[in-house]
Amino acid sequence: MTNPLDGLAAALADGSVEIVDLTHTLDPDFPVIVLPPEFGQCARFRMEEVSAYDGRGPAWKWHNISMNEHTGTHFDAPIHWVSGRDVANGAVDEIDPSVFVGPVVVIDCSEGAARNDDFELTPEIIVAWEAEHGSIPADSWVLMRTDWSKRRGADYLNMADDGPHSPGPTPAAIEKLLARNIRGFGTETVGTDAGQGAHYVPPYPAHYLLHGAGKYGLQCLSNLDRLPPTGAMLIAPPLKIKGGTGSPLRVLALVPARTGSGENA
Ligand code: 23J
Ligand code: MN
Repeated sequence: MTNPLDGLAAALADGSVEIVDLTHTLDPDFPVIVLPPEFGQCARFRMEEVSAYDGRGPAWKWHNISMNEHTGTHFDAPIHWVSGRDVANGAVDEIDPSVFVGPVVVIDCSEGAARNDDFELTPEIIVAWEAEHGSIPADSWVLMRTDWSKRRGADYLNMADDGPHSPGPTPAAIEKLLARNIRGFGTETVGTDAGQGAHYVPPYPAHYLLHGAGKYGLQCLSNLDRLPPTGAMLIAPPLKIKGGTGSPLRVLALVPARTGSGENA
């Protein structure tokens, strides 16, 4: 009898499979989404020292932390959106954990996003990607690479008088991904939707259509330029928050080393 995990253990040990961290550091300075002022707002990450090997705790250091569920690199559950409010097992604590480990494909939109802050992922781009790499496999994560994670400070939200400007998918692109029966969709920007996503029909189409279909989101991802278009595996388990609509998390990718032989380890 062979253990199918033996191959993975050997590949991790010899470096022929690498671990790539797709997570931003939780930091009070990391930007959070800013909604129009009539709406409730997302809290940033906060950290307060409880003790630091001192009178408050002579042998230990620890912090109290707080944040919104959608702060930093984070997972979106179906119940985050009104369209998914009645999805069965739609809260983070209810989702089958098999969802949190699975294949991932990456659609590189970095050139377009460098030229146009409002760059749109369209069905045409998805069709062209599939012509090169094959059909998007059912039940896979689809990540939109924009290199937005390399932006710092105000350039990340990219606020203008008419609101934020950042790339994202059109409603038709999300419909195309749903026709492939994907598992979820992830981005390097502050939302799965474009900064101007409120102006589509439906508004915020990634949130509305994905979550209505019981699919998942990932936002504020990093290092997508280190992933291949196909062939990597994503590990993305949110915190088990009772009734949670999402959660900050550590997102890892298992990536075949470029040489494929492990000799570069
Ligand atoms: C609430 C309202 C609108 C949006 C969002 C949250 C997110 O992007 C999020 O973090 O899920 S667009
Ligand atoms: Mn979110």
